[in-house]
Amino acid sequence: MHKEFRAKIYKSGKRRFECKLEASDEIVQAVSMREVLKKNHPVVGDNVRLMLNESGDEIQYEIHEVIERENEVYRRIVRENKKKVIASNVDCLLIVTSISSPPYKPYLIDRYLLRAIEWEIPAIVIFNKMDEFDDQFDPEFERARFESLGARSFFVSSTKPETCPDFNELKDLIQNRVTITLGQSGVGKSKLINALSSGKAKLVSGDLAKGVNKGAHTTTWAEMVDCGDFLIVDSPGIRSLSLQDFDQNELHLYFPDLIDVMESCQFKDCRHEENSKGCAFNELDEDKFENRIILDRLYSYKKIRAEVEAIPEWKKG
Ligand SMILES: Nc1nc2c(ncn2[C@@H]2O[C@H](COP(=O)(O)OP(=O)(O)OP(=O)(O)O)[C@@H](O)[C@H]2O)c(=O)[nH]1
Ligand SMILES: [Mg+2]
Ligand SMILES: [Zn+2]
Repeated sequence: MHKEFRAKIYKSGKRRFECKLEASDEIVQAVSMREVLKKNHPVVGDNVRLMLNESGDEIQYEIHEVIERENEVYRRIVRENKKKVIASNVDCLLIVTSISSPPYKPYLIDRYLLRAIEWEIPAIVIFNKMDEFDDQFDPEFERARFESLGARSFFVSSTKPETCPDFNELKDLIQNRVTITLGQSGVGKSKLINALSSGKAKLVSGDLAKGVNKGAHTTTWAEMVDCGDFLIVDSPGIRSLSLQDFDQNELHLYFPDLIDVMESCQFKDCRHEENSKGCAFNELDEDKFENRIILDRLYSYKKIRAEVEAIPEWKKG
C-alpha cells in the first residue's frame, strides 16, 4: 500500500535526503527514485511528493517528484562547465561579508548581486564583524553603493548581536520567509544564523585558518535551518563566483545603477575607458559622493566585462 505526503527538503545528499513532512512537521529520511535523480537532483528548499512504501519488511519514504521550482540559487562549476544548484524556492538572499577578516571585497559582492538580478531574488547585504570595525572601512559609502542598486544593507556583529541596532530590523525583515546565506568561507554565515535564531540553531562555526585571513570551510553541505518564524539555508563558503555564462553584450543590463550615465554617453558603442575624452563617465565631477560610487561601480563593470569577453562563446552554454 502507498501513502502519499508532501514535504520540503532540509538536507540533500547523493541519494538520501532529510525532509520535513508538511502535514506533521516531522523530519524523516527519504530516498529518491532513480528517475527523479536523473531529471532533477533534489536540493535544499525543494518541495517534493513522497510515498511511504510499506511493502514487505521495509518501510521507507521515497521521493517520487520534485514540484516545479520557483527559483534556483546556483553556481557555475568552471572545470565542468555546468551549473550546480545549491537551493531552491528562496524568498531572499543574505549576501554576507566580513568587514575585517577575511577582508571586505566589494567587487565580490557585486558579482553576487549580478546573480540576484538574474535569479530575480531580492538581496540584502550583511556587513558582519562590525565589532572589529576600524576606519579603513567606510560604512556610508559601502551602503550607498548597494542602495543605488536596490539592495538594502545591515551592519551587524554575529558574536555581539545585542550591540547592533540593525540586528532586530534584519530579523523583522526575514520573518515568515525562506532566506539563504551566501558568501566566502569565514565571513560568519553560520554564526549569523545562530544569532538570528535566538539560540534555536547551533551550527558549527570555525576559526579562520591561521595567518592567512581565510575561512576554514567549516560548513560543507547546504542545510535548511528552522528558526521558528523563519527558515534560513546555511551554505558552504564559495571561493570565487564564476560569471562565465554571462553575455558581454547584455552585461550592462545587470548594472541598473549605471544605465542612466551609459545612455547619456554621446559615443555609440563607447567602452567608457578612462582615456576616452568626452565619455559621459569622464565628465562626472569626482568630488561628488554619488559620482564616486558610479565610477567605482563602473570599474567593477569593466573588470567583469574583461573577464566575460575572455571566455570563448562555446564555453558559455
Ligand atoms: N569578531 C567576530 N567574529 C565573528 C563574527 N561572526 C563570525 N565570527 C567568527 O568568524 C569565524 C568564522 O565564522 P563561521 O560562522 O564559521 O563562518 P562561515 O561563513 O559559516 O564559514 P564557512 O562555513 O567556512 O563557509 C568564527 O571564528 C566566528 O566565531 C562577528 O560578528 N565578529
Ligand atoms: Mg559555515
Ligand atoms: Zn562612454
